Amino acid sequence: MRRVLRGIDLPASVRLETGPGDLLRLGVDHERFGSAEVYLHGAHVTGWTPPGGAPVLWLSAQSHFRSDAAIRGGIPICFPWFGGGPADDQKPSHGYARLRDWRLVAVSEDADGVTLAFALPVDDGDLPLEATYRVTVGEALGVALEVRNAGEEAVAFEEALHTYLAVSDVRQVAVEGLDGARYLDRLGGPEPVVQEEDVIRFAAETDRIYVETDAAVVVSDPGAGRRITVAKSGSSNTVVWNPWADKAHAMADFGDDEWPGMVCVETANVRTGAITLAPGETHVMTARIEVAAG
Ligand code: TA6
Repeated sequence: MRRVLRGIDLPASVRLETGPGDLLRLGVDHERFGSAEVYLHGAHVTGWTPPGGAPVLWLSAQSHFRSDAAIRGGIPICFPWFGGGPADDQKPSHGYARLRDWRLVAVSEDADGVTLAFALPVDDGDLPLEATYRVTVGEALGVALEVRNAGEEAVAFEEALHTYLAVSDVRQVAVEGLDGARYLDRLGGPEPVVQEEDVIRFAAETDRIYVETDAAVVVSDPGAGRRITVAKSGSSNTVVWNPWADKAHAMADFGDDEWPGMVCVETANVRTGAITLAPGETHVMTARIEVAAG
C-alpha cells in the first residue's frame, strides 16, 4: 500500500488505492471520524460513514467509473457551470471539474479530522479560475470549494456541491429549513415559487433551485432513525432533487429501483446566484454534513 502520493506523506489513516475502473482514490479510516473515500477523478467524495453508523452519502450501484464520465452519487463538484449553464448552452452538463483528475496538494490530520486538499488543473480553453477543494473527515463531513480569478478580467461562474444523501425511502422523508424560501421549479415555469409548506415532501420527480437562502437544511429520515443536516456558507442557492422512477430509468448509471434511496441537497451558487470575481479575487463555498439520531 503506497504511503506517499507525489511527495505527499500520507498519515496512517489515509491510504492510496485503486478503485473500480482503475481510478485512484484516497481511503480514510479513522477510529473517531469514521471512513470516507475520495477519488482523484473529480475530487469526488463517494462515501462517508461515521463510526458505528450507516453510510451518509448515496452511491449508485450502476455508477460509471470511467475517466470520461461522472460518478453517480457522493458529492459531484459542478463547476464552472450548473446543468447547461445560465443559457443552457454549455457542455458537458455541470461543467468540466467532475470529469477531470484533480491533483492532491496536501493531507493533514489533527484533532478536528483528516483533511485532504485538491487542486483542479487548468486546461487550455478553461475559464482563468483556479479551484482548490478541501475535504475534512471529522465529527462532520466538511467540504470547501475555493475559487480564485487568475485572469485579467472579471469572470462569472456557477458552482454546486451536488450532494447525494442516503435515505431509507424518499417517500417517507421531510426536508426542513426552506419554508418561506422561493424556488425555481425546473419542472415548471420560469417564475419563482414560494415554499408554502413547512417541510418538503416527495411524491414525484422534484427538481428545485431555492434562491437567496443561506439556511441549513435538515433531512429528517424516521425510517433510518436519523436526521442529516447540511449547513453551508458562501452559498445563496440550495438545490433539492429526486429523479423519481421515470428519470431514474432513463439514466444508464442510475438503477431503476434506486431512486427511493436518495435525495440531493446541493449547496450552490447558480443562475441569479452565480458568482462574479474581479481579477485576483477569491470566493469560498462550504458545506458541512452531520448526522444525529432522530
Ligand atoms: O441538480 C439536479 C440536476 O440538475 C437534475 O436536473 C439532474 O440533471 C441532475 O442534476 C443530475 O445531472 P447529471 O448531469 O449528473 O445527470
